[in-house]
Amino acid sequence: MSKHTNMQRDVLVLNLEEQLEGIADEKFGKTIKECTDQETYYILLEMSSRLMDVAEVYNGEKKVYYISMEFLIGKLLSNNLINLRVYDRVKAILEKNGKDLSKVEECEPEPSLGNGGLGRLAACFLDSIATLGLAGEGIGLNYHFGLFKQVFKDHLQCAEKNDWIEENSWLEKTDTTFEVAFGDKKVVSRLYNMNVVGYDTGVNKLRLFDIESVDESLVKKGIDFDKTKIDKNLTLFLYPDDSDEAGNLLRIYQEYFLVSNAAQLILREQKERQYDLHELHKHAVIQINDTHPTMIIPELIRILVEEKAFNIDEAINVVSKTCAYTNHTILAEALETWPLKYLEKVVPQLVPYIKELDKRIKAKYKNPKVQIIDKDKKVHMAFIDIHYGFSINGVAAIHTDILKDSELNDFYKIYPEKFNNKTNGITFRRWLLSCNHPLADFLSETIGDGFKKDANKLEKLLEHIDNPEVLDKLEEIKMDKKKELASYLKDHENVEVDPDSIFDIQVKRLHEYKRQQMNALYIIHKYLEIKGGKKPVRPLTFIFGAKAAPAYVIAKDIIHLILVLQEIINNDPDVNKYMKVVMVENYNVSYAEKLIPACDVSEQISLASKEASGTSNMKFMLNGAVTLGTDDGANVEIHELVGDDNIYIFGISADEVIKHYKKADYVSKDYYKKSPVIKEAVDFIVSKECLKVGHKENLERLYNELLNKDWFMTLIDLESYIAKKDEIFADYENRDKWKKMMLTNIAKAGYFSSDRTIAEYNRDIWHLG
Ligand code: CRA
Repeated sequence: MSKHTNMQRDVLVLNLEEQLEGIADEKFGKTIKECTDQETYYILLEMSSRLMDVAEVYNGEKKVYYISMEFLIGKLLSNNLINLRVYDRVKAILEKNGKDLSKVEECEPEPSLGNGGLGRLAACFLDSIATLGLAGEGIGLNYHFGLFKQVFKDHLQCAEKNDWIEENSWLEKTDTTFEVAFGDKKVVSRLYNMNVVGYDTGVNKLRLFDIESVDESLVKKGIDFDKTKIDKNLTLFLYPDDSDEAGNLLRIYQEYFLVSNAAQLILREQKERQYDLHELHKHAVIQINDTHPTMIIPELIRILVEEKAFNIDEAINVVSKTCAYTNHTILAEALETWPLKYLEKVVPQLVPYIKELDKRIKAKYKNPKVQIIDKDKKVHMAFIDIHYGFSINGVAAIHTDILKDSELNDFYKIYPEKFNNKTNGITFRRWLLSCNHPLADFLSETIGDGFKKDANKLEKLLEHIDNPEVLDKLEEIKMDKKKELASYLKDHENVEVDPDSIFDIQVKRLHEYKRQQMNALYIIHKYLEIKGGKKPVRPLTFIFGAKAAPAYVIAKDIIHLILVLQEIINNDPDVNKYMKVVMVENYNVSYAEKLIPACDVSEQISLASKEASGTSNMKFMLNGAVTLGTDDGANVEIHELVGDDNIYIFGISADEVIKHYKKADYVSKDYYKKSPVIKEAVDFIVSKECLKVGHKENLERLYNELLNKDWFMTLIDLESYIAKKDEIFADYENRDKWKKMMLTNIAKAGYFSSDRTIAEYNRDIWHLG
């Protein structure tokens, strides 16, 4: 930090109380004591922006642009105060004035600019980029209604718009506008900035583009709107329903809008700094977050050729040296392939360039599997990134291996040097310091403050593994967090849970590969056991949080089943003393911050090979939960770090799964027929009890899916899942063993700091000064 800004900051921080009173007076003509929580929130917003205004802005010779459709940033107040290093002072000042900072935090609306892991990862990365003092910014879109707000009606998920933008917010309207052309249709964009504060360092920007002409009144009921009015609907929603052609086209419009703005912003900056565009790669590196921003490649090439007098070879060359691609999934449905005719409709100006890129590949390689435009005239977006970017990374070791050895093996053979792994990480500022103050404070007392800047220092906790005081304190902190959550669930979900029960939590997007349905089948199994007289030693609380994509029918049926089970079980007096089920409504980042610190058992039960990394597994571990999981994604690395004794692994291996898919020999009905336990649990879905509460159509569809398809092999692992889960619950009673597992998991979580991940991106891909 420069001396100048440092001094200005010192003055502000020294007089923090006076500053806050000053703002209260200016804005509301009141003292802080007289202000409402809402007003106090606005005062803190203003205070934070003053502090951010005097923080250092990173401006190296080279900058990373992290382009992403999603930035799931969560609420910002608490995090920004922590990173600005004023959290404790502000808390104390508010307390003195009769205010509770956590109540003030509740007043902030949560932006819903992301969907799941990929978007949250982008937010963690921005925090780490700033914290490491690197010049970098995020570029995304400012969706007015975000993803959607989930509400439950009649045990079904309904989607509503999530109205999060307020007059006063962290968004700063700028003067920057660009023209974006879709063929001969034009719209005008507007740039909004959000500051991204590093921990005890400087400030970067998140750039969010919007259009001026957007019309919120287009959304009448739920989340439906006229998908054809691009100038009015472009930035209404993230991932609008794409089950029809208009929905697909809208996604392409959004993606092009994102990259066209990004390209104009980047090139304007190069010009301002008088850099030679032939050396673009020396001053800019563009990280393409999954395939959504892939069109940045042909778009930059197009601009260089048409507006900057490059010849096509020069343009391709420099753009290829500037762009790097991260792959986040091997699920075929997520690897975008757009019909060429859609691109011709939306972005005709790009099509000749995409064809040119394709032509060059066809001339060089005969293998049909590596062609950008396939025989059905579909454009494989990932293949553009792979051929015309300089780096391809997976997001956990096993995921990168699967890319190299199977999914992208044909490309790996051509470009082995481009492939690399960057195991995901999470920012400990949000997922420990902010969401679990008691644990963070206790760790500071026990092992010192060093872990806040160097997460590996958490390992020091291992020195205390035989210290009963430390172990008891960890248990006490967990219990307090469970009590807090229990009271929140009572208020918000109207469900009473026993803090003394085991909290078993699965929170993540709803997808069949993540196998929430397997967890539900275990719950049925337990329910039937209890009905049959076999009581668990200790009550069990099963918590879910998940949104299903509105067009994903089976995912919504799984939510329906869980809500039906919740109704049956929680109201059955024979059973509800021993178990409870809660599916929380509208799971989001703020909810995660309440659930994760209170968790005992972290459910990470994806079908091996399918979860590229997972990141909630890391958050749970850091907060002292023990993982019950398959050897998949980052679970594999957690397993390696904590060893066999501190994790519960079950299920068939990724290799076996891949073999089953190759041979197409998995028949779910065989497992159903062979095992009475499986049969009993699956049949319960369409039992009298369920049909009384739920809907026949949804329950039968799910039942048939499991019996006749079960693409993600729920039944193959169900018996070993039941056995492992019973084992982990039994081990919970061995309190000494359990507390040691908690401690080990926390101590070994340091590797999963996104500071480590970002340092690796920088070392291997970005090379920022
Ligand atoms: N759904 C993966 O499935 C991974 C995150 C972040 C995902 C997760 O396993 O942790 O990305 N993939 O790398 C994805 O969004 C489009 O693909 C995810 O969030």
